[in-house]
Amino acid sequence: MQMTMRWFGASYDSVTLQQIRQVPGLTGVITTLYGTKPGEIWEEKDIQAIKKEVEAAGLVIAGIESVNIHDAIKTGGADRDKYIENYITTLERLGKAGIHLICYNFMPVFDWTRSNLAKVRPDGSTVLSYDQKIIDKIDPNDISTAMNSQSNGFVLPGWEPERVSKLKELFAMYKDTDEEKLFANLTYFLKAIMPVCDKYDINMAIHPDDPAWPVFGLPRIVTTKEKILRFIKAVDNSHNGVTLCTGSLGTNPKNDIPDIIKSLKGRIHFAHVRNLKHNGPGDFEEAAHLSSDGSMDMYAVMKALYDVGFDGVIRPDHGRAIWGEVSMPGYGLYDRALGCAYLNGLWEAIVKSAKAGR
Ligand code: DNO
Repeated sequence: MQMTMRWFGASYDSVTLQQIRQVPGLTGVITTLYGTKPGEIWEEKDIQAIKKEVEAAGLVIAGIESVNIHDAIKTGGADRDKYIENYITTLERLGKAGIHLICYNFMPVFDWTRSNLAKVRPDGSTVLSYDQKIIDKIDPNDISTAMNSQSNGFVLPGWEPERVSKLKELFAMYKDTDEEKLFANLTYFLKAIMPVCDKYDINMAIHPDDPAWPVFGLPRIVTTKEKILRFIKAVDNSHNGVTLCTGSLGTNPKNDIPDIIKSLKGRIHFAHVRNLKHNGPGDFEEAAHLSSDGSMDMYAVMKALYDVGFDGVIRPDHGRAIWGEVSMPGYGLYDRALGCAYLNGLWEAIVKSAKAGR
Protein backbone atom coordinates (compact mmCIF):
# COMPACT_ATOMS: atom_id res chain seq x y z
CA MET A 1 0.00 0.00 0.00
CA GLN A 2 1.32 3.42 -0.92
CA MET A 3 0.01 6.31 1.18
CA THR A 4 -0.50 9.56 -0.72
CA MET A 5 -2.35 12.84 -0.54
CA ARG A 6 -4.11 14.77 -3.28
CA TRP A 7 -2.32 17.94 -4.39
CA PHE A 8 -3.83 20.26 -6.98
CA GLY A 9 -0.63 22.06 -8.01
CA ALA A 10 1.16 25.11 -6.62
CA SER A 11 -1.16 27.65 -8.29
CA TYR A 12 -4.36 26.04 -7.02
CA ASP A 13 -3.67 24.45 -3.64
CA SER A 14 -3.29 26.05 -0.21
CA VAL A 15 -1.16 23.08 0.87
CA THR A 16 2.48 22.86 -0.21
CA LEU A 17 4.50 19.83 -1.24
CA GLN A 18 6.87 20.58 1.62
CA GLN A 19 4.01 20.26 4.11
CA ILE A 20 2.80 17.05 2.50
CA ARG A 21 6.33 15.64 2.65
CA GLN A 22 6.22 15.88 6.46
CA VAL A 23 3.17 13.66 6.86
CA PRO A 24 4.53 10.40 8.29
CA GLY A 25 4.39 7.35 6.06
CA LEU A 26 3.46 9.29 2.96
CA THR A 27 5.56 8.94 -0.18
CA GLY A 28 3.60 10.37 -3.05
CA VAL A 29 1.00 12.77 -4.31
CA ILE A 30 -1.99 12.38 -6.54
CA THR A 31 -2.10 15.34 -8.83
CA THR A 32 -3.27 16.61 -12.19
CA LEU A 33 -2.71 19.42 -14.63
CA TYR A 34 -5.59 21.27 -13.02
CA GLY A 35 -5.76 23.93 -15.70
CA THR A 36 -6.40 21.51 -18.58
CA LYS A 37 -9.90 21.01 -19.93
CA PRO A 38 -11.55 17.67 -20.69
CA GLY A 39 -10.59 16.64 -24.21
CA GLU A 40 -7.29 18.54 -24.31
CA ILE A 41 -4.07 16.68 -25.08
CA TRP A 42 -1.63 17.14 -22.21
CA GLU A 43 1.67 18.70 -23.19
CA GLU A 44 4.80 16.66 -22.51
CA LYS A 45 6.59 19.70 -21.11
CA ASP A 46 3.80 20.31 -18.59
CA ILE A 47 3.87 16.67 -17.46
CA GLN A 48 7.64 16.84 -17.06
CA ALA A 49 7.46 20.14 -15.18
CA ILE A 50 5.01 18.90 -12.54
CA LYS A 51 6.93 15.65 -12.19
CA LYS A 52 10.14 17.57 -11.60
CA GLU A 53 8.46 19.84 -9.06
CA VAL A 54 7.04 16.90 -7.09
CA GLU A 55 10.30 14.97 -7.18
CA ALA A 56 12.29 18.01 -6.08
CA ALA A 57 10.19 17.95 -2.90
CA GLY A 58 11.20 14.35 -2.22
CA LEU A 59 7.88 12.85 -3.37
CA VAL A 60 6.65 10.98 -6.43
CA ILE A 61 3.56 11.31 -8.58
CA ALA A 62 1.71 8.14 -7.58
CA GLY A 63 -1.16 8.79 -9.95
CA ILE A 64 -3.29 11.35 -11.73
CA GLU A 65 -6.69 12.44 -10.51
CA SER A 66 -8.18 13.18 -12.90
CA VAL A 67 -7.70 12.99 -16.64
CA ASN A 68 -11.25 14.14 -17.26
CA ILE A 69 -13.41 12.71 -19.99
CA HIS A 70 -14.91 14.94 -22.65
CA ASP A 71 -18.72 14.96 -22.76
CA ALA A 72 -18.68 13.78 -26.39
CA ILE A 73 -17.24 10.48 -25.10
CA LYS A 74 -19.81 10.20 -22.32
CA THR A 75 -22.72 10.97 -24.64
CA GLY A 76 -21.37 9.05 -27.64
CA GLY A 77 -21.37 12.23 -29.72
CA ALA A 78 -20.27 12.46 -33.35
CA ASP A 79 -16.74 13.56 -32.46
CA ARG A 80 -16.11 11.06 -29.66
CA ASP A 81 -13.40 9.18 -31.59
CA LYS A 82 -11.38 12.36 -31.93
CA TYR A 83 -11.56 12.91 -28.16
CA ILE A 84 -10.71 9.27 -27.47
CA GLU A 85 -7.62 9.69 -29.68
CA ASN A 86 -6.67 12.78 -27.66
CA TYR A 87 -7.14 10.80 -24.43
CA ILE A 88 -4.95 8.00 -25.78
CA THR A 89 -2.21 10.50 -26.64
CA THR A 90 -2.36 11.90 -23.11
CA LEU A 91 -2.20 8.39 -21.64
CA GLU A 92 0.77 7.58 -23.85
CA ARG A 93 2.60 10.67 -22.64
CA LEU A 94 1.80 9.93 -19.00
CA GLY A 95 2.90 6.31 -19.46
CA LYS A 96 6.19 7.44 -20.97
CA ALA A 97 6.66 9.71 -17.95
CA GLY A 98 6.35 6.67 -15.67
CA ILE A 99 2.81 7.36 -14.44
CA HIS A 100 0.73 4.20 -14.17
CA LEU A 101 -2.47 5.19 -12.38
CA ILE A 102 -5.30 7.31 -13.73
CA CYS A 103 -8.46 8.19 -11.83
CA TYR A 104 -11.41 9.47 -13.86
CA ASN A 105 -15.18 9.57 -13.58
CA PHE A 106 -18.08 9.00 -15.94
CA MET A 107 -20.66 11.22 -14.26
CA PRO A 108 -22.85 13.23 -16.62
CA VAL A 109 -22.69 17.03 -16.36
CA PHE A 110 -21.77 17.25 -12.68
CA ASP A 111 -18.92 15.68 -10.76
CA TRP A 112 -19.53 15.27 -6.98
CA THR A 113 -22.43 17.27 -5.56
CA ARG A 114 -23.02 18.71 -2.10
CA SER A 115 -25.66 21.03 -0.67
CA ASN A 116 -23.36 22.63 1.93
CA LEU A 117 -19.58 22.93 1.83
CA ALA A 118 -19.22 24.17 5.40
CA LYS A 119 -21.74 22.52 7.70
CA VAL A 120 -20.78 23.30 11.29
CA ARG A 121 -20.40 20.28 13.53
CA PRO A 122 -20.77 20.35 17.35
CA ASP A 123 -16.99 20.63 17.82
CA GLY A 124 -16.84 23.73 15.62
CA SER A 125 -15.22 21.98 12.65
CA THR A 126 -16.93 22.29 9.27
CA VAL A 127 -17.61 19.59 6.72
CA LEU A 128 -19.19 19.04 3.32
CA SER A 129 -22.73 17.74 3.54
CA TYR A 130 -25.61 16.67 1.34
CA ASP A 131 -29.33 16.81 1.85
CA GLN A 132 -31.54 15.63 -0.99
CA LYS A 133 -34.41 17.82 0.26
CA ILE A 134 -32.24 20.90 -0.32
CA ILE A 135 -30.96 19.67 -3.69
CA ASP A 136 -34.56 19.03 -4.82
CA LYS A 137 -35.32 22.70 -4.32
CA ILE A 138 -32.30 23.94 -6.30
CA ASP A 139 -32.54 24.58 -10.01
CA PRO A 140 -29.63 22.68 -11.61
CA ASN A 141 -28.58 25.94 -13.25
CA ASP A 142 -28.11 27.49 -9.82
CA ILE A 143 -26.22 24.67 -8.13
CA SER A 144 -22.84 25.81 -9.43
CA THR A 145 -23.41 29.31 -8.05
CA ALA A 146 -24.35 27.72 -4.73
CA MET A 147 -21.25 25.49 -4.73
CA ASN A 148 -18.80 28.10 -5.97
CA SER A 149 -20.03 30.72 -3.49
CA GLN A 150 -18.81 28.40 -0.71
CA SER A 151 -15.46 27.47 -2.27
CA ASN A 152 -13.30 29.87 -0.18
CA GLY A 153 -12.15 31.29 -3.51
CA PHE A 154 -10.66 28.03 -4.76
CA VAL A 155 -11.55 26.34 -8.05
CA LEU A 156 -13.49 23.22 -7.07
CA PRO A 157 -12.65 20.00 -8.94
CA GLY A 158 -15.43 19.29 -11.42
CA TRP A 159 -16.96 22.74 -10.92
CA GLU A 160 -14.56 24.77 -13.02
CA PRO A 161 -16.23 28.07 -14.07
CA GLU A 162 -15.77 27.53 -17.83
CA ARG A 163 -17.55 24.18 -17.52
CA VAL A 164 -20.48 25.30 -15.43
CA SER A 165 -21.01 28.36 -17.61
CA LYS A 166 -22.26 25.92 -20.28
CA LEU A 167 -24.75 24.01 -18.13
CA LYS A 168 -27.77 24.43 -20.43
CA GLU A 169 -25.73 23.19 -23.39
CA LEU A 170 -24.45 20.26 -21.31
CA PHE A 171 -27.94 19.23 -20.20
CA ALA A 172 -29.05 19.34 -23.84
CA MET A 173 -26.16 17.07 -24.84
CA TYR A 174 -27.30 14.42 -22.33
CA LYS A 175 -30.97 14.64 -23.35
CA ASP A 176 -30.97 11.16 -24.96
CA THR A 177 -28.39 9.53 -22.70
CA ASP A 178 -29.96 7.03 -20.33
CA GLU A 179 -28.17 4.48 -18.16
CA GLU A 180 -27.88 1.91 -20.93
CA LYS A 181 -26.41 4.41 -23.35
CA LEU A 182 -23.99 5.72 -20.76
CA PHE A 183 -22.90 2.15 -20.02
CA ALA A 184 -22.38 1.43 -23.74
CA ASN A 185 -20.37 4.65 -24.10
CA LEU A 186 -18.21 3.75 -21.12
CA THR A 187 -17.39 0.29 -22.46
CA TYR A 188 -16.73 1.72 -25.95
CA PHE A 189 -14.24 4.15 -24.39
CA LEU A 190 -12.59 1.49 -22.22
CA LYS A 191 -12.18 -0.95 -25.11
CA ALA A 192 -10.55 1.78 -27.19
CA ILE A 193 -8.02 2.75 -24.54
CA MET A 194 -7.05 -0.72 -23.28
CA PRO A 195 -4.26 -1.23 -25.88
CA VAL A 196 -2.39 1.89 -24.72
CA CYS A 197 -2.97 0.90 -21.08
CA ASP A 198 -1.55 -2.56 -21.83
CA LYS A 199 1.46 -1.04 -23.59
CA TYR A 200 2.38 1.33 -20.74
CA ASP A 201 0.90 -0.67 -17.86
CA ILE A 202 -1.57 2.05 -16.98
CA ASN A 203 -4.25 1.21 -14.44
CA MET A 204 -7.51 3.02 -15.11
CA ALA A 205 -9.45 3.58 -11.89
CA ILE A 206 -12.98 4.84 -12.39
CA HIS A 207 -14.32 6.94 -9.54
CA PRO A 208 -17.80 6.09 -8.21
CA ASP A 209 -20.61 8.56 -8.62
CA ASP A 210 -21.01 10.88 -5.67
CA PRO A 211 -23.62 10.70 -4.27
CA ALA A 212 -24.36 7.17 -5.45
CA TRP A 213 -27.74 7.89 -7.03
CA PRO A 214 -29.07 9.98 -9.91
CA VAL A 215 -28.90 13.71 -9.31
CA PHE A 216 -31.02 16.22 -11.29
CA GLY A 217 -32.51 13.35 -13.29
CA LEU A 218 -29.16 12.48 -14.87
CA PRO A 219 -28.19 8.80 -15.12
CA ARG A 220 -25.50 7.31 -12.86
CA ILE A 221 -23.83 3.97 -13.53
CA VAL A 222 -21.06 3.66 -10.92
CA THR A 223 -23.20 3.39 -7.82
CA THR A 224 -23.55 -0.23 -6.65
CA LYS A 225 -21.65 -3.51 -6.62
CA GLU A 226 -23.81 -4.94 -9.43
CA LYS A 227 -23.36 -1.93 -11.68
CA ILE A 228 -19.62 -1.78 -11.09
CA LEU A 229 -19.17 -5.49 -11.75
CA ARG A 230 -21.09 -5.13 -14.99
CA PHE A 231 -18.53 -2.87 -16.69
CA ILE A 232 -15.61 -4.58 -14.96
CA LYS A 233 -16.72 -7.82 -16.61
CA ALA A 234 -17.67 -6.16 -19.90
CA VAL A 235 -14.06 -5.06 -20.39
CA ASP A 236 -12.26 -7.87 -18.68
CA ASN A 237 -8.75 -6.48 -18.62
CA SER A 238 -6.94 -5.94 -15.30
CA HIS A 239 -6.15 -2.36 -16.40
CA ASN A 240 -9.87 -1.64 -16.27
CA GLY A 241 -10.31 -1.09 -12.55
CA VAL A 242 -11.80 1.17 -9.95
CA THR A 243 -11.10 3.80 -7.37
CA LEU A 244 -12.64 2.36 -4.25
CA CYS A 245 -14.06 5.54 -2.77
CA THR A 246 -15.73 4.74 0.53
CA GLY A 247 -17.15 8.24 0.85
CA SER A 248 -18.95 8.04 -2.50
CA LEU A 249 -20.20 4.45 -2.40
CA GLY A 250 -20.96 4.88 1.29
CA THR A 251 -23.47 7.66 0.62
CA ASN A 252 -25.90 4.79 0.04
CA PRO A 253 -26.11 2.88 3.34
CA LYS A 254 -27.20 -0.22 1.39
CA ASN A 255 -23.74 -0.45 -0.15
CA ASP A 256 -21.75 -2.95 1.88
CA ILE A 257 -18.25 -1.59 1.31
CA PRO A 258 -16.21 -4.58 2.60
CA ASP A 259 -18.35 -6.84 0.40
CA ILE A 260 -17.80 -4.58 -2.63
CA ILE A 261 -14.05 -4.66 -1.95
CA LYS A 262 -14.10 -8.46 -1.84
CA SER A 263 -16.00 -8.65 -5.13
CA LEU A 264 -13.40 -6.43 -6.83
CA LYS A 265 -10.28 -8.37 -5.89
CA GLY A 266 -7.45 -7.43 -8.26
CA ARG A 267 -9.38 -4.55 -9.80
CA ILE A 268 -9.03 -1.94 -7.07
CA HIS A 269 -6.17 0.23 -8.24
CA PHE A 270 -6.74 3.21 -6.01
CA ALA A 271 -8.45 3.70 -2.66
CA HIS A 272 -10.03 6.88 -1.30
CA VAL A 273 -10.77 6.07 2.30
CA ARG A 274 -12.87 8.35 4.45
CA ASN A 275 -15.85 8.20 6.75
CA LEU A 276 -19.23 9.91 6.67
CA LYS A 277 -22.22 10.16 8.92
CA HIS A 278 -25.76 9.34 7.84
CA ASN A 279 -28.43 11.63 9.26
CA GLY A 280 -31.40 10.11 7.42
CA PRO A 281 -32.39 9.00 3.92
CA GLY A 282 -30.51 11.11 1.36
CA ASP A 283 -29.00 13.18 4.15
CA PHE A 284 -25.37 12.79 5.16
CA GLU A 285 -22.38 14.79 6.30
CA GLU A 286 -18.70 14.08 6.06
CA ALA A 287 -16.84 13.21 9.26
CA ALA A 288 -13.36 12.70 10.63
CA HIS A 289 -11.77 9.52 9.29
CA LEU A 290 -12.13 7.73 12.64
CA SER A 291 -14.85 5.03 12.76
CA SER A 292 -16.47 6.43 15.89
CA ASP A 293 -17.00 9.84 14.28
CA GLY A 294 -19.21 8.55 11.47
CA SER A 295 -21.34 5.65 10.25
CA MET A 296 -18.65 3.46 8.69
CA ASP A 297 -16.44 0.79 10.17
CA MET A 298 -13.08 1.94 8.87
CA TYR A 299 -11.30 -1.05 10.35
CA ALA A 300 -13.57 -3.35 8.33
CA VAL A 301 -12.79 -1.34 5.18
CA MET A 302 -9.01 -1.52 5.70
CA LYS A 303 -9.19 -5.18 6.70
CA ALA A 304 -11.14 -6.03 3.53
CA LEU A 305 -8.49 -4.20 1.46
CA TYR A 306 -5.81 -6.21 3.22
CA ASP A 307 -7.71 -9.47 2.72
CA VAL A 308 -7.97 -8.99 -1.05
CA GLY A 309 -4.23 -8.31 -1.22
CA PHE A 310 -4.59 -4.62 -2.04
CA ASP A 311 -1.16 -3.13 -2.59
CA GLY A 312 -2.09 -0.09 -4.61
CA VAL A 313 -2.24 3.62 -3.97
CA ILE A 314 -4.40 4.95 -1.16
CA ARG A 315 -5.22 8.41 0.04
CA PRO A 316 -7.29 9.95 2.80
CA ASP A 317 -10.17 11.84 1.31
CA HIS A 318 -12.09 14.96 2.20
CA GLY A 319 -11.15 16.24 5.60
CA ARG A 320 -12.99 18.54 7.99
CA ALA A 321 -11.88 22.18 8.15
CA ILE A 322 -10.22 22.40 11.59
CA TRP A 323 -7.86 24.62 13.59
CA GLY A 324 -8.78 27.69 11.55
CA GLU A 325 -7.36 26.37 8.30
CA VAL A 326 -8.76 27.93 5.13
CA SER A 327 -8.47 25.71 2.06
CA MET A 328 -10.39 24.27 -0.81
CA PRO A 329 -13.36 22.68 1.01
CA GLY A 330 -12.42 19.11 1.96
CA TYR A 331 -8.79 19.54 0.98
CA GLY A 332 -7.03 21.19 3.90
CA LEU A 333 -3.82 19.75 5.28
CA TYR A 334 -4.67 19.14 8.94
CA ASP A 335 -7.57 16.75 8.89
CA ARG A 336 -6.26 14.82 5.90
CA ALA A 337 -2.92 14.42 7.71
CA LEU A 338 -4.85 13.05 10.70
CA GLY A 339 -6.60 10.73 8.23
CA CYS A 340 -3.25 9.48 6.89
CA ALA A 341 -1.96 8.79 10.38
CA TYR A 342 -5.14 6.93 11.32
CA LEU A 343 -5.25 4.81 8.15
CA ASN A 344 -1.55 4.00 8.53
CA GLY A 345 -2.22 2.98 12.13
CA LEU A 346 -5.07 0.69 11.18
CA TRP A 347 -2.94 -0.84 8.43
CA GLU A 348 0.05 -1.47 10.70
CA ALA A 349 -2.19 -3.18 13.23
CA ILE A 350 -3.85 -5.31 10.56
CA VAL A 351 -0.53 -6.37 9.00
CA LYS A 352 1.07 -7.18 12.34
CA SER A 353 -1.96 -9.09 13.60
CA ALA A 354 -2.07 -11.12 10.38
CA LYS A 355 1.65 -11.91 10.59
CA ALA A 356 1.26 -12.97 14.21
CA GLY A 357 -1.67 -15.18 13.15
CA ARG A 358 -4.20 -13.28 15.23
C1 DNO B 1 -14.05 15.38 -5.20
C2 DNO B 1 -13.50 14.22 -5.89
C3 DNO B 1 -13.92 14.11 -7.34
C4 DNO B 1 -13.07 13.08 -8.03
C5 DNO B 1 -13.45 12.86 -9.46
C6 DNO B 1 -12.60 11.79 -10.10
O1 DNO B 1 -13.58 15.79 -4.20
O2 DNO B 1 -13.79 13.05 -5.21
O3 DNO B 1 -13.81 15.34 -7.98
O4 DNO B 1 -11.75 13.49 -8.01
O5 DNO B 1 -14.78 12.49 -9.56
O6 DNO B 1 -12.60 11.95 -11.49
